[in-house]
Amino acid sequence: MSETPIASETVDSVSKVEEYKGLYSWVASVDHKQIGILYLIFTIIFLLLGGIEALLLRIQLAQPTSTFLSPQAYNQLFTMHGTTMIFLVVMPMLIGLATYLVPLMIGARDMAFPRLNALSFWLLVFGGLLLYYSFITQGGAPNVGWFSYAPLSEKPFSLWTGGVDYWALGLLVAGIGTVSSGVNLITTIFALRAEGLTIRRLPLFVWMVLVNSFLIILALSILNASLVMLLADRLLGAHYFRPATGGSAILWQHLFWAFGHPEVYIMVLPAFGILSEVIPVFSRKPIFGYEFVAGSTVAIGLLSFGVWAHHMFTVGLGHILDSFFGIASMLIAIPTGVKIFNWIATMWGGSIRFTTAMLFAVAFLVQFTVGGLSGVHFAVVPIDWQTTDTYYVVAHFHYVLFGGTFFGIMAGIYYWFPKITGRMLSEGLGKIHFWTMLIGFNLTFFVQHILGLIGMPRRVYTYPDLPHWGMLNLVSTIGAFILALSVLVFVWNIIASLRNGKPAGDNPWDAWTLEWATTSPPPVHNFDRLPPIRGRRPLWDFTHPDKADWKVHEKNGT
Ligand code: HEM
Ligand SMILES: [Cu+2]
Repeated sequence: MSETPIASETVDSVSKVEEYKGLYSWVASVDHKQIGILYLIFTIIFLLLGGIEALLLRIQLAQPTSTFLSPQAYNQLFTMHGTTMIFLVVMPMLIGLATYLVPLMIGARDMAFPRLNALSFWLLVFGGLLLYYSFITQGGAPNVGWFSYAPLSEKPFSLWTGGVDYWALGLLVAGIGTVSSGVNLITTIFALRAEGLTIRRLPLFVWMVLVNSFLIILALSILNASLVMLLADRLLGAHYFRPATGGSAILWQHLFWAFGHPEVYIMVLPAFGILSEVIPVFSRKPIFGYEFVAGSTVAIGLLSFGVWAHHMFTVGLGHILDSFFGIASMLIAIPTGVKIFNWIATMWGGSIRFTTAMLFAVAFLVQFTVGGLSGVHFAVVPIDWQTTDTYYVVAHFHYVLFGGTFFGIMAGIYYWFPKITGRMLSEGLGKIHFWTMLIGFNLTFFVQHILGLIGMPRRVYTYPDLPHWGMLNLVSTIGAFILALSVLVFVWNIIASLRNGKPAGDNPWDAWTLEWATTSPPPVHNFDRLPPIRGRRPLWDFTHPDKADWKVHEKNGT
């Protein structure tokens, strides 16, 4: 009986995948492609949940003095909406794309730690379930906002709701998985690159995932530690954040935003990476200023840890700290601007193909810039004092997160869906999806700038019938329903294309990074063979030998 050969235990965990069939093969999978797809399915489900929560909020706000939702329900819904979109939609969608794509883009067979990869994903699932379980507990879901400020989140103030406990526990479980993903991605990128693929030849998406993974390890660890402290306060009678017993409520704000600001970059850097792949391919030009795009990412990553207190200008930190954090925040606009100019210069003079992916990328550029500009407004301390906690902030972060990141993710999905599934998404439905999303998004959020400037506070469950307030809010709600429609078109496009989309072939866009050098979808082992890697566009060099990058360089003597 004890004859089990040792070899069977050390069988390469990746090749075992093929033995399982059906649903079980997905649950047991340690293949980065299957896990990447699971991430995408999971996040689309939570996108629909978070979207329904948003619609309920917008219905309540469509008219003044509305009673559609109770104040308690409203608070729970905006907390769950924000938490869901950040932790269960945007961040894991980007990590899922990275999990699927990074090994392919560097010519590797899988992630460095395939089992850890599966663990990261399933921890995210359990974290999400814990968070949503709170809805059916006594007292309901958490209702203290996605940043759970102390002392509101502490026992004496949130006594009857276990919601905060589920919030902290859910984010902690998911957060441990996220840190593991960061470790896994960094190791993969450093250790498993194909021969010839030096760091300076890495695709920019991989570059940005690399920088991002360092941000994840540092920032999510701060959050995880803070969550443990909060749980200790709530469940074990500690008093880190309880002023009445000698703790410090401001400490929570410092810890949360020391995580929270890098977090906003964690949510945007991989989307920058997507743009840096999509724009060059659909402009038929290599990226303009590769070194600057990569280098500015590192600059953003470093700076992002030095600006957190711009979320705390109204706390009363004093002029010196306020000035420091205001100036540091403005500095981030420089490397960000560098990127915007690089993308525009890449399009300049290119032969642009306006596919759905490219349309989403261009919309990202415009909308993200609008959000970046309102961000610079907030960095001016006296302006922040006037506008903080108003709808101007809500407009700002939706322009960067939705108009920017989410549009970027959409560009990525239209670009890589053919690789992942072997079928094209419908360009016709894609264009309908794009235009409804563009119109819906701007209707919903542009007017919120005005609402904020005329004084409407955020996180209020209703408002009096003041001049323009009702009308602007109604426009915003109508926009939200158009947005919801666009999401349905998107989901329909995915289902219809999976059923009978046009077969994609290996490289439908005539792109040049390595993931397009294998079949669509790729085999379990990813590659039968790789093209020789002599530059940044190995597949281009291989398929266009007369116009290969290294030949052009040789001719120009560069
Ligand atoms: C030039 C770049 C940016 C600057 C200078 C900037 C500045 C600011 C400031 C000062 C605030 C605090 C406003 C307040 O509460 O009074 C803020 C809020 C916020 N920002 Fe930005 N931001 C920038 C880019 C981004 C990016 C890229 C993202 C995400 C991808 C982002 C997401 C957010 C979010 C989610 C909030 C709201 C946090 C809350 O609930 O209070 N920002 N931003
Ligand atoms: Cu910030």
